[in-house]
Amino acid sequence: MDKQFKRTLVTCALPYANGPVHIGHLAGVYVPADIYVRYLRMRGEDVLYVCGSDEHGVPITIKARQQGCTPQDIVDKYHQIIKDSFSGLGINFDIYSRTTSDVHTDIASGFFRKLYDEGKFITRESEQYYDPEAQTFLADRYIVGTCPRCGNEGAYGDQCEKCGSTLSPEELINPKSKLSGAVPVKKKTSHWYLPLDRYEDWLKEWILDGHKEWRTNVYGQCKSWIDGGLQPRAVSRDLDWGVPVPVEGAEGKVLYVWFDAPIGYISNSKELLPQSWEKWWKSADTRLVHFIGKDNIVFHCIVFPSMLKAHGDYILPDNVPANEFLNLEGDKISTSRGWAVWAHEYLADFPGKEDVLRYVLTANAPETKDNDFSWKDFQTRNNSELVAIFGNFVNRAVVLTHKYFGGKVPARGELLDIDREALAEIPQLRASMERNLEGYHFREALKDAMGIARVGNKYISDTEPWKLAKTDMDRVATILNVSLQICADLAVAFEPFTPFAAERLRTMLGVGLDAGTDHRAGEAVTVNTYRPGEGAALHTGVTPRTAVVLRWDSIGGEDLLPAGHAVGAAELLFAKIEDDAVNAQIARLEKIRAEREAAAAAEAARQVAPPKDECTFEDFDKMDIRTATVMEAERVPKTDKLLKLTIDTGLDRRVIVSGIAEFYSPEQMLGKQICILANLKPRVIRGIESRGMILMAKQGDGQMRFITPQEVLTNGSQIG
Ligand code: B3M
Ligand code: ZN
Repeated sequence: MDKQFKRTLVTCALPYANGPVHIGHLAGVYVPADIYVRYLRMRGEDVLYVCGSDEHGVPITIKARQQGCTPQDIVDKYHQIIKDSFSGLGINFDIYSRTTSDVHTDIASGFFRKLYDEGKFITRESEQYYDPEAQTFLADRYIVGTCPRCGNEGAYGDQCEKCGSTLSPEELINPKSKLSGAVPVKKKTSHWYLPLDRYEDWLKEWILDGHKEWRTNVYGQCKSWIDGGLQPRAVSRDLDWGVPVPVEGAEGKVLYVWFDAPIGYISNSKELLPQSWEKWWKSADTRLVHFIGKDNIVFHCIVFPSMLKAHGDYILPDNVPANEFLNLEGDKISTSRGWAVWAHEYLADFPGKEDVLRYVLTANAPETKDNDFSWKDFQTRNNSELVAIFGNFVNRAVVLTHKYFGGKVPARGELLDIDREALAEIPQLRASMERNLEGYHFREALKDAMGIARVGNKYISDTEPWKLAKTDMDRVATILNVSLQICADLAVAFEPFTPFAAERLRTMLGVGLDAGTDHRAGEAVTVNTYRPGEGAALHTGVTPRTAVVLRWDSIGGEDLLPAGHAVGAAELLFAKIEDDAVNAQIARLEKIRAEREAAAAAEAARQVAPPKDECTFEDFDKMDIRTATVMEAERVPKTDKLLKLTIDTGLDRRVIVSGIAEFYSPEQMLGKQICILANLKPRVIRGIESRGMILMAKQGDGQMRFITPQEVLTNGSQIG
């Protein structure tokens, strides 16, 4: 690793505490960060791993209002759900706190106050919408009205959720306050702004010249923001939920959520390490890495660094490995539509399969482009990779060791080429894994780890020790010895990716792991040694009960398991996932999709065509519209849309060819009384002369229905 740094501070985007986290969050931010942290710690690096809930902002107040409770109730509920989801998945931050904590209020106000005192803000007056009845300023989200683009009557002042347009409250037709229903009025208010334009030159130098190594998606977004010219950004809001602006005369104003949230990384560090947090945030030899999703790039690469620069005491991020988005079954994840797989529901539906989700989300990580999660792929990756390769190999090695050698690692004899070749692949895979992990290429790193399992699985299949047992026990001993060494490699290499299985494997092999240090216990930095059979990381620095303690550097080494070392009973590392389990998940999503499609169709059917240009009475009077009855009906051969109808018009019998076969079968038309335009100029359609037109009503969704009189009338009755 880079010698310039003595320690690494890893932050993960603070999830909004207005809903649970889903697989998109996990794949984009939390699983990769967790892999990175586990890896660095195994390499002996000192890492502080910080996260927490983002508990301010307008959406939380809206949710509270909808649910008839307080914003505090909302954040209390989701903070707990989110926190439990992370720990359930083995994502063990040193601290998972919240932006409503006292420490945070202190740090965030202090941060603002310093910039304020040093004249780093500008103030601006602007006109904002105000609710004269509720006597409060209205966030854009609190104004509803008709969308000027699509006519949706429930559009918000910032966005129309129906047509997806970004709006400003000025554009809404008939704007109303969501609070009281009153018509909002404009009122003057003043706010503090961080003049980002003043940081433009510095940002160019720092990012565009200084961080060319950042991921292309991150660098590209930064470049287009900077090239587009930066504007001052308001850092306060008129709202009653948030950190109060610590300035006299600022009553009713709070810090903008995107100003206070990133400061949460600092506050949470201080909350955990009240004595030593500054070492992490104020020393040039700390590497700061922000794990985020692509929608947060501007805040973490431009706004927050400008805030830090303005403040002056803190370090800047060294890297911001932002991911793209993960889709679900081909559609964008949408929390409002319920199109998501929630972490807490997954944990309840798939107990003991935390690693499977971690594995699949890493294998499909949206590192360079948006990617897709599907339940079939989830099942396949489990059954044909985790079970069939990793689990199967380990199982064969351990079962055969018990069968032939009483569970003791047999001593190896002379190695043959096939043994040496298998063993030689491991250090190469380890080197590749290190390059990939340090370069934030987690998908590739996982392929390398799986590569070790593939080497082992192929080796044991090719050497077939079960066939040699009758003839050459020495050879069987060597093969199993080599296989068990590879199992030990896996017990280390998979620790960052599938920590639960890696630990089960170590228990099976009777080995410990030096997993480095963490800071969960606060100041005391303790040895994080694993003891077989005793669950998660220990914090007491106890000596492991086994003589064999593996380290990252063990991977690919010689004799990780000495001859004679006792191996525990074989246990399946992964279980097959049956069709039923994934079909239930697919059915749940299909139901949501069907409901959404039905709602969209119903909505479309309600759409009314725009009015036509004015016509005169004479225009209308030219049309000879009459009642008539369908006497014969048949499909026009080789067409999908056309019916040939023979009509009694009261004047005559005639043929009309009509494009209604999509909506009516010939049988449905037979004997029906309809209305026709009788004097339409005849046309030849598919070789049939059509004389007239059937009057049809067309609905917004394209469905056509013919017009039939309320009661049976004499054919030929003229309509006008
Ligand atoms: N809560 C937005 C998000 O979850 C925001 C991140 C804050 S990170 C300081 O996408
Ligand atoms: Zn719209």
